[in-house]
Amino acid sequence: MTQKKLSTPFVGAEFTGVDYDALQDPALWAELVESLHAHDVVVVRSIDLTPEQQIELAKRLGRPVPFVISKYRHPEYEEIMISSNEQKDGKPVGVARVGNFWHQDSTFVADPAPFTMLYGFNVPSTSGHTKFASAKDVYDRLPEEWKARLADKTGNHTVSKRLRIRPEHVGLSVAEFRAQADFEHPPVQHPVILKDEESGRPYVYGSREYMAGVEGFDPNEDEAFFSLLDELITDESHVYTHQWTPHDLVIWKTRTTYHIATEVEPGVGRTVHRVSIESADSEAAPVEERVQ
Ligand SMILES: O=C(O)CCC(=O)C(=O)O
Ligand SMILES: [Fe+2]
Repeated sequence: MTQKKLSTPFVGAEFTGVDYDALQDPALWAELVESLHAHDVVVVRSIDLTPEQQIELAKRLGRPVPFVISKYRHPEYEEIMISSNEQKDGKPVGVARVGNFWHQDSTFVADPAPFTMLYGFNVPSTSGHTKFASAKDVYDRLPEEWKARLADKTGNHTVSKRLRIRPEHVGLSVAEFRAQADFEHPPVQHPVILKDEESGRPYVYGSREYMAGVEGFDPNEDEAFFSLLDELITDESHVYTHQWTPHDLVIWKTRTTYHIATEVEPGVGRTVHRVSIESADSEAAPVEERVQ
């Protein structure tokens, strides 16, 4: 029997007793989508899905974007990116260490894909949890003085703090690496406070790791802003910690959800199948760093 409960009063809703056939019921699917907009993260516990079925569910929300580095795509399904610390024949089967810091997905691009979907293909329950916090709830908890101060501000977003050094960068100086990063991934701007269209609630958009700072703030003001955000985002009494069980399906709204993948204990494998879902009418091309 299908049951729904809130994961916390602030973020997350969880469905149990749902299989793929049950999701053919339009009323149940509508309830799931409604929950996604109201609670930002939806968990469907232990649902057996083939890759085709996962992709079919993703297509109901928009357009799955194939991951740009083909070696980390699922060998048969380009829409699925494999996020994994496991190896096969001595080679990584997917991208390791995805999202191991608090962030909203891909804020450093102009038009980030609105949904992310993860399927727990091979997941431990004892570590490698995913923590979530609502950016709407973070806004609600901002001191009034900060709400006023941030109301008309613009955030400068960049991936440069988190860009990965790849083999082709060997020999570059740090300055050259940074210059190349800025050229390949020009900084983008977004308002610091946005309104979620579906719920009508304001939310904070941006975080320390994907922002250079707030336009017009000096370094001390930026640090005060980032420290306040860190404190609000990581407040355990408002965080939902998803302890994975095999074959969980987790979907979140990228703009209104902060999240972090926590460490996996040594020697333990963890593989999730990730689909990034753009708006059906979006024309943006996939880029590698959309991974997190
Ligand atoms: O693997 C996880 O728990 C989440 C990683 C992440 O940030 C993402 O997939 O966007
Ligand atoms: Fe992420």
